[in-house]
Order: sequence, then structure tokens, then C-alpha cells
Amino acid sequence: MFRKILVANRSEIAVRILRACREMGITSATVYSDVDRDALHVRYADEAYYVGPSPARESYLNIERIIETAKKAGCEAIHPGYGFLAENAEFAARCQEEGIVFIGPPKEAIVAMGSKTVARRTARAAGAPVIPGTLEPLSDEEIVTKAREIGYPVMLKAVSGGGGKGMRLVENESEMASAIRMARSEAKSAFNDDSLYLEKYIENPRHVEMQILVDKEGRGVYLGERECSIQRRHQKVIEESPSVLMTEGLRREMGEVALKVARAAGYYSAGTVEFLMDANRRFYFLEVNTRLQVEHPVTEMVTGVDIVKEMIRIAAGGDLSISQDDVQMRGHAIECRIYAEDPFNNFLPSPGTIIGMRLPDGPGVRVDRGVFEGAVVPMEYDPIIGKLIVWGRDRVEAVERARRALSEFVIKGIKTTIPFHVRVMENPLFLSGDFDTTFIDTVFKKMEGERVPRLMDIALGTVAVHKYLEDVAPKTASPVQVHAESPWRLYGRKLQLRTGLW
Ligand code: MV4
Repeated sequence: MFRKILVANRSEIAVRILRACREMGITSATVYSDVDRDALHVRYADEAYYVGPSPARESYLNIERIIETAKKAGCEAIHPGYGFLAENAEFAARCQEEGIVFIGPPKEAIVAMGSKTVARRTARAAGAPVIPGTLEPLSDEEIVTKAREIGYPVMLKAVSGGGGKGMRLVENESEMASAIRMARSEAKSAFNDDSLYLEKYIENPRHVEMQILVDKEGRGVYLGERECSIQRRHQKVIEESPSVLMTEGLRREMGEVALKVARAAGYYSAGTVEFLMDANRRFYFLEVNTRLQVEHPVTEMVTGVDIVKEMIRIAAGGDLSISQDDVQMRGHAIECRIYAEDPFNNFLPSPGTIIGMRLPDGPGVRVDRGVFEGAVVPMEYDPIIGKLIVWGRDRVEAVERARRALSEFVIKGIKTTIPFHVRVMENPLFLSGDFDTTFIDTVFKKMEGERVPRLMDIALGTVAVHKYLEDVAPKTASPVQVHAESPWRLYGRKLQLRTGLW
């Protein structure tokens, strides 16, 4: 096992990985930029090294500086977390050249899965159901011909894309010329690669992804699926496991497909194989995420497997600590991503100083966070400041705990997505499980200009802090009184009635 690891990331994911190091008895080091001098991850690491100015490209993305830091600190391995250098094949290659273990998949797998057409060819060769479409990049002329063959509507996608960038829905041939132009230019500026391919458009799909672990010997397990259909502009906002659509048979099928794709790509480490699922529960391979994902905790909550520790063990050449038979999914987990964004103002970023914070806890509650009371949320990086993950014996209990935990969760000084999650947790479509990737756009778009009603404010748990920070409390009824007519009880009853559906 490694003696010392460099965690080349920041915020909640750096903290998460540093915790795994501590549990494994591995000495940890981390890196920080100017603005992160006092950041939480710096405090959780055994050592922290300054790597440059605040802009990510000069610090967290500075490959040579990070490698040099790992060597200086005497680290045998680097964990990249997610984002930044996590899916950067050049970085993985540089680690290898310097004799440092990259805690992630082999660089060849990053390159292969980074090309969506190579990924589709690999998946197809492995026998995975792939969305009908092309397996090669196309010229403008080929796009028009192939689109006719596939049949409109089609999705025009960037070969180097993923996550929705450079993607265009094209309903008919008259829209094609301008769609090609826009997609190529978007892809060119985002990935420096303007090549495109085509897929048949899947209407109102659900995003279901399979978590896998594969060791360097090629032994693998799947840890079940995550339902990630609640997204906003291709950013996931809520994830849960299991998916309400899943059956045991379907899970086994999807899990085995995911492992076959991974093996065909020469993959090892933790990874995620993404699928789109249509209204008939047919699933199609979408892409492979060659990294630890933001939403990994929901899988940890239902399987009890520590994905980060397994990932480190695999990187060190160790065996998986579990076989497929050991993997049991128990209960239901839901993750609410807490972003420093204003849900009442089109999710505008809301950087600033956190002047007050109360974290939820109690039964079935986990909070992974990158901030603390007094912390500054900088504008330079991803606005995710933490995640609330709840576990319940079933989906109903998980939702009840999410509501309860959200009602305890207070962050003052910046705007957060907490009130947004409160709304989703009371939304009938979400509660019924009958939602797809259009959920936020169709049902939840109109939070602009809305104000949280006083009752809601109390349910949010803000009263206690208001008492000290603002003069709101005197204007409200006492918490006890309001509680008696709190919307939560009502919705809680409605929810109980729905239990039979799942
Ligand atoms: C699609 C699709 C429909 N048909 N591909 C968006 C993000 C990227 N990872 C893939 N995406 C989609 N690809 C075909 N052939 C619909 C989406 C899509 C979507 C997928 C998952 C979650 C949310 C989404 C929101 C809009 C569109």
C-alpha cells in the first residue's frame, strides 16, 4: 500500500479523499492556490503545498507544478478527484513517466473513452446496446445523408464532447446546416476538436448510470445504478440509488454490460458507465466517466462499499475487497448537491463569505462539504460547496429524511440551492418517481422571482440564525406553532399513500 498520497484537488472531494487516506493510515498531502490558502481541504491534509495563483490553469491544472509537488513531498501516488486533471490523459501519462501512480484508470482508457465514437465502437464490440447512429466522425455531407438513414429527430454530438457540450437536437433537414455550424464551433472552442457524429434522438430519456470497480487483474464488480435524471443544463442536481425503474434482472443485465464495456476498454479503477433509458425501460450505452464521480456517495450509502478506498487499493495493485456476491443494495439513498447559486435568480453563481452555517445530522444523514463557517466561496471554481446524502430503508424514508435534513441545513451569507431541493422533495412528480431529464425545465424552471414563504423559511431552519443575524424572528410565529401546520406533515402523509407504488 502507498505510504503517502497527493490529493490534487480542492473542496468537498479533496476532503472526501483525505478522509479515506486517514482511515487507511496513508499520509496525505494536498495542494492549494492563493484563494484557497485557508480552504477546508488544506486543514484535513497532513501537508499542504502552494501551487500557484487562483485561476485553475495556473494552479490545480498546472500539470508540471503538481507533479513537482508530488515528488517534493515524496508521494507515491496522486488522486485527482473529479474535474481538473481527473480525465486528463496527458497528466496520467506524466505521472507514469515520473514513476508516480495515477489513482484512476490507465491513460489509454481515458483517451479511448474521451472519444465518444471510440467509446461507442468499444461498447458495441463488447455487445452493449448502443444508441442507433454513427460510429465514426462525419463530414457535413455525410451528416445529411446519415441523418436521413437514421431518421429525424437526431442528435448531433461532438466526438470529443460528453456532458452535453457541442450537442444539438435536429428535428428536420432544414435545421441541419445551421446546427452543424453551431455544433462545430461550440466543439472547436470547448475541445479544440470540431468533429461530430450522429445519434438517433431518444425522447425524454432517463439518465441511469452504473458504478463499477475493476482491479488491475480485470476482476470487476458493479455496485448498482444511480438515477441522475434531475439535471439542469447538463449539471446533475439530485441523484439517487436505486432507480425507481430498476428491477433485479435489469440491474444484472446493465451491470454485466457495464463490466464488459470496461474490460473491452482495458479499464481498471472506479468508473461509471452511463446509459439513457427510454420510456420502455430499454437502456442504451451513452458514455463512460473515467473518474470518481460527485455522486459516488449514494452508491456508498446503499452498498456500504467505500469507493474511494477501493480505488486507492486498486491503484496500489491490490485486489478488490469484495466479490459480486458481497454486493447487496440495501435501502435507498438520495443526494442533493448544494451549489453556491441563487435558485431564485436563474441559479446565478453566489460566491462570498459564509457567515453562518448549521449542518444537518442525525439518522441516515451524511454531509460531504468543502466549506465551514467563515469560509470564502471563491468565484474561480466549480460552485459546488457540498452534498447532502440521506439514507432510508426505502425511498419514502429517504425523502422524509431529505426534507428533515434540509430543514436543519442553514447556510448564511451566500445563496445556495437548499430551497430548490426543498421544492423538489415536495414535488408530486419527483415523489411518484415519474420524472425524466426534462423535469427541471418543465416543472421547476420558474423559481425566478419567487420568494420563500415565511412558513418555508421556518421549515428551512433559518429562524435560529435569523434571530442572531437579522431581525426576522420577531415577525414570525414561534417555531413550535408553525411546526404544527408545517407543509412537511401534509406531504409526509401524501407520501405514505404512495408507498405501494414502489
Ligand atoms: C441524448 C439525448 C437524447 N438522445 N442522446 C445530455 C448530456 C449528455 N451526456 C447526453 N445527453 C443527452 N443525450 C440522444 N441520442 C438526451 C440527452 C439529454 C440528457 C441526458 C441525460 C441527462 C439529462 C439530459 C438533458 C437533456 C438531454
